[in-house]
Amino acid sequence: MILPMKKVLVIGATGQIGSELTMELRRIYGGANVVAGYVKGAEPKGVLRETGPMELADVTDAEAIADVVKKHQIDAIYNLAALLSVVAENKPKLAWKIGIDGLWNVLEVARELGCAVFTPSSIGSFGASTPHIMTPQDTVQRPRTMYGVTKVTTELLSDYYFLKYGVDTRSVRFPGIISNVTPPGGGTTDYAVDIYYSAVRGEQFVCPIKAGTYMDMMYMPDALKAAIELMEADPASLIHRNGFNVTAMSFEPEQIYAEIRKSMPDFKMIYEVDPLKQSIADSWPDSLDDSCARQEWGWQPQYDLQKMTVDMLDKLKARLIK
Ligand code: AKB
Repeated sequence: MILPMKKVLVIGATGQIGSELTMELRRIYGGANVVAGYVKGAEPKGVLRETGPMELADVTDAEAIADVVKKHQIDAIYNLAALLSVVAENKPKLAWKIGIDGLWNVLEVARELGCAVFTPSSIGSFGASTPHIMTPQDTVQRPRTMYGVTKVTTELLSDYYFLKYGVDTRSVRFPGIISNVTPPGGGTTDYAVDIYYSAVRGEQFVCPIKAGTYMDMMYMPDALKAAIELMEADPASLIHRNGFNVTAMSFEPEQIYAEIRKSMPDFKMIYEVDPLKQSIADSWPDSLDDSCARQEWGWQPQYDLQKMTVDMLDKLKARLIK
């Protein structure tokens, strides 16, 4: 498929999703057209630095964001700046400052300078009173974590800017994202990444989430596909905007453990449940209904647990075992 030329800014380009999204966008639109936005202390390195422009783009500094957008004539912003659920619970004020004050800055710049904006929401936007099995697109969203509060606000504020000012805002509710390039930091679903690193390093894995706790998950290539395909979707087909339920799989710790043991039978896992992570996980859906995303813009994941596990183990073994 040939996509229309875009000039894109990725805010949070050195994070777990940003580092891979920036490279995928550069592959599609050309390196020079995708700016890696970073904050002090998290400068791009390696291929991220070598394959396209980079700019200081702290989401809490509206002027800096506006300057980058003007300088590079940006027409789409992927705003990935956020604290993950566990860190946000420990630093609620900072989570609000980055997630919501930062989003406000991005939306204002987008309104003034005419950019489209993608800002991820999350399964964290749901809470204990949400139906947990096949959670519908439109349902109760009363989370009791600061992460959840910022994600529901993200959806509402993004809708507001679309309805009031016509800013082309779009969003998905990401499940736990599993990747092998940049580690996540401080999420409830991080165990599903960490378990692969332990397996490949030949270490016993200490699981912080109780057996039987189901959460939705997605492999990074599908997460990138979701973000880019939604941003490229025909606006006329979008009934929902902020944000779409998307999922690729739902599993509990015993299932990912069993999948890894198919090729690494000596791998061992024990449990040491982390009460904060467990209480957050218990409040999130067991499985999402993502039929609206499938119908409105053709969402279709490519990786299930089995296919993802083969790829994760191959990639990590190639990198970590010398
Ligand atoms: C987290 O665990 O905080 C994130 C998420 C599901 O949004 N990975």
